[in-house]
Amino acid sequence: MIPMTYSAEVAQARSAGTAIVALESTIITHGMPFPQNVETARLVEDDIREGGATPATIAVMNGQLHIGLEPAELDALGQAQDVAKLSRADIAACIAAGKTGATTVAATMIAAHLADIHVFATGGIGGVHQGADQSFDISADLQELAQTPVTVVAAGAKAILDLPKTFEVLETLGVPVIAVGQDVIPAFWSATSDITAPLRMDTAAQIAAAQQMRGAMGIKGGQLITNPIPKEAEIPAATLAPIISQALAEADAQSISAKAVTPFLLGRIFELTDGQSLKANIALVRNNARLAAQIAIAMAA
Ligand code: PSU
Ligand code: MN
Repeated sequence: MIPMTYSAEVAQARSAGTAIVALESTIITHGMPFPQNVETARLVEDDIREGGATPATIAVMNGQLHIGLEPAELDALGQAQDVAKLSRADIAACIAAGKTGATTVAATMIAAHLADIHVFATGGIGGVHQGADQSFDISADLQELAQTPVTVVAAGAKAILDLPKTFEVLETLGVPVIAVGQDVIPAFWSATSDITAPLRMDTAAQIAAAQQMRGAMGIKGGQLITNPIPKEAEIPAATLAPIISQALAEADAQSISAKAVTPFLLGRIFELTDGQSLKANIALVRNNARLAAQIAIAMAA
């Protein structure tokens, strides 16, 4: 038996059969500073409600797999110290040991699928890190997209990564990468990149139909929806390039490795941009939540 706890609103949406959108919790505990992390999590949940769907923020708390957090639980998680960052490799061990952990994209997809939720919104997925030829650091998020049938709405992969290699790996793994409303893949804080999108779709209904067809055909895995940050909120890639390089050089000099790499880089880029990167991150997550609500509604119809 999996110890799963549904929030009141998620339980209600499940019995009514209405649209639900999963949200991850690593972005809260490891991706943004307090108190903006909790404020953003609330805004994102509200965006989904305003879009006509129900938010289900996923986390492991004291050995319970929470599908939807009550407001006080969200507050507690947002301020908790030393929370584990859970992926496919360690989510089961965390639950079995009665501990607390935040779910990455990979772990959130696993939990969403267990709860029969088909759509999930986040900021940016993990991917192939710069220097992966030496470090072999490739996020488990990519493998998860290849095997778990959840549509993930993100602003692409985080721009701290080696984006061309990340999208090559996704192609190899058979993951559909769909750009929304444009022909190139967005680059997280920037709306565009020079990488041509393998697929383009312009409506939530097309995205929902594509996932449902994969399911009907018995093709396993999810879809990555790359939704560009709104133009007025973006930081141009040229502005960010030297900042990302500096953060990467510092991570290297300090021998930051494994699960610490992404939180370190996001934290340094926040400092080096005087908080502008966080503003953009908040804008893109909210934009993704709004689209995810539309997709979930199209799938529930
Ligand atoms: N999106 C954000 N900020 C984040 C993340 C996503 O805007 O911090 C998290 C997700 O949980 C994703 C993780 O799975 O970063 C990637 O971590 P890694 O590179 O260690 O696989
Ligand atoms: Mn990694």
